[in-house]
Amino acid sequence: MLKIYGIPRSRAFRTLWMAKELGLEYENIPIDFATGGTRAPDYLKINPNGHVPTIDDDGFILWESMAINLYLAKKYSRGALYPIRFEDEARAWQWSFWGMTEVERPVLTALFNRALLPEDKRDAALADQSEHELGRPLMVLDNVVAATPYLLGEHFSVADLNVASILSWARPARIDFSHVPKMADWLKRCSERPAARAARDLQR
Ligand SMILES: N[C@@H](CCC(=O)N[C@@H](CS)C(=O)NCC(=O)O)C(=O)O
Repeated sequence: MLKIYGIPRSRAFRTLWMAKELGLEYENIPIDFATGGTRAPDYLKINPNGHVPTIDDDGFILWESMAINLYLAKKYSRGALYPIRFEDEARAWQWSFWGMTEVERPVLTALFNRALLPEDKRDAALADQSEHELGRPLMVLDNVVAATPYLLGEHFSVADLNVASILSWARPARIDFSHVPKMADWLKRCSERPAARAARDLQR
């Protein structure tokens, strides 16, 4: 059975959401960074980076959340969550790399400095600067989903899941969406999918 390493309140959420979209049976091994689980010698054998998520799919070990989701979608949902056309596949990669390089750091910085860090450790100016940095990527998304309901066109795909899961931190980071209403609608459509809700329920 597929094993997914990482507590649901980590980037493993992205993979748990994907597993639920795919209806896969899986076992979640709740490796927790807060209690040193990501540095345990046995865990470092499967992911020497000491990060979560990692999967073990019948002995095939893979880490990096975006790569894991692209792999699972391609293996279990080609023609549905994973596109068939080469160009659409490339666009799924484009959005996944883009999410990691253009969106993840600023949204996480805002989240830490507005919500997660103890109040005396928060840097309000850094959070505001991060929100400012997100302005352009959010506009890029807004323009795309103004033209089609999902990033690759008419249907929800791994591209939407990967980007929306990164942006799931935006609300708790209090990022203002008022200038990107189409993007906000798209994020809501993605986040309200039953599989996304089910993955979020695991975080409680
Ligand atoms: N680029 C990696 C980042 C993974 C990552 O940094 N995960 C965090 C949890 S959300 C982690 O494992 N931190 C624990 C640590 O660094 O000890 C991915 O997307 O999978």
